[in-house]
Amino acid sequence: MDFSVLAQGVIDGDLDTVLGEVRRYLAEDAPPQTVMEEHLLPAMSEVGRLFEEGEYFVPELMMSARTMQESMKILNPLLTQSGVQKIGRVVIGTVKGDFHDIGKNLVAAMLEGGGFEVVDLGVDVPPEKFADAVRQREGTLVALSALLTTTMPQMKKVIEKLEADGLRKSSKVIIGGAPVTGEFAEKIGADGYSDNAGAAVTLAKSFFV
Ligand code: B12
Repeated sequence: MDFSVLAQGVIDGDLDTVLGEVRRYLAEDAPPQTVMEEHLLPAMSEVGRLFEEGEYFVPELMMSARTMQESMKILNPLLTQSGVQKIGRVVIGTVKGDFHDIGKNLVAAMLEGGGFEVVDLGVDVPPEKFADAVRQREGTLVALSALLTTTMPQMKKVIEKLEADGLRKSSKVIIGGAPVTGEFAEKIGADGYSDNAGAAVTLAKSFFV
C-alpha cells in the first residue's frame, strides 16, 4: 500500500516529518478533518496491523502514537472551532485500566466541534468518577471508550454504577473503541455505539432532539 509522506511519517514514528507535513497541509488550506481522516487514521490502522503481525513492538507503537498525539494538539483546536450554541453536556473518558486516548480525544474534539459542552475525564477512569460527573448535571450524556478486550467489561460496570446511584434514567450512555461492537453495546445495556468520531456526533445529537 502507498502512503502519503504524512502517513508514512506516523508509521515510522518520525515526529519532525509528521508535524512538518501537518503544518504544510493546513497552510495549503486542507480541512483538519481531512488531514485526520485521510492520513493520520489510516496510518494508525497500519501501525495496529504491524503490531498485530509482530513486526512492531510497544516502543514503535509509542513513537507512532506520539506523532499522532502531537498532531492532534495542532488539529484539535481547529476541529473544535465553532461558535454554535451548546446542544448538551457530554462526559467522556477511557474506562478504568485503559490508557488509550487517541480515539477518545478525537471523539471529544468532534463532539465539541459539533456543539456539545464536553467534560473530558481522561484515561483510566473508574465508574465512581463517571457517576460523580453525571451527578453534577441531569441529562448528561456519558461517552465511554475502551481499546482493550480486558477493559470492555468496565463499560458495564459504569452502567451498573449509574443504575445503583439512580442516575441511569436521566443519562444516556454511548460507547466505542476498536474492539467494541453494536452487539456488545446492546448486551451491556448501553444506549448507542459508533465506530468513528463523526458518527459519534450524529449519535450524540440523536439523544438531544
Ligand atoms: C496507539 C496504541 C497504543 C498506545 C496508546 C497511546 C495513547 N495515548 O492512546 C500505547 C503504546 C500506549 C498502547 C499501549 C498498549 N496497547 Co495498544 N494500541 C494502540 C493502537 C496501535 C492504535 C489505537 C489508536 O489510537 N487508534 C486510532 C484511534 C483514532 O482509533 P480508536 O481508538 O479505535 O478510536 C476510534 C473509534 O474506535 C471510535 N471511538 C473510540 N472511542 C470512542 C468512544 C465513543 C463513545 C464512541 C461513540 C466512539 C469511540 O472513534 C475513534 C475515532 O474514529 C491499537 C491497534 C488498533 N488497531 O486499535 C493498539 C491496541 C489497542 N493495543 C493493544 C495492546 C495489547 C496494548 C498494551 C496491553 C500493550 C502492552 N503489551 O503493553 C498496552 C495497554 C496499555 C493500557 N493499559 O491501556 C491491543 C489490544 C488487544 C486487545 N484485544 O485487547 C491493540 C488492538 C493492538 C493489537 N492488535 O494487539 N497502545
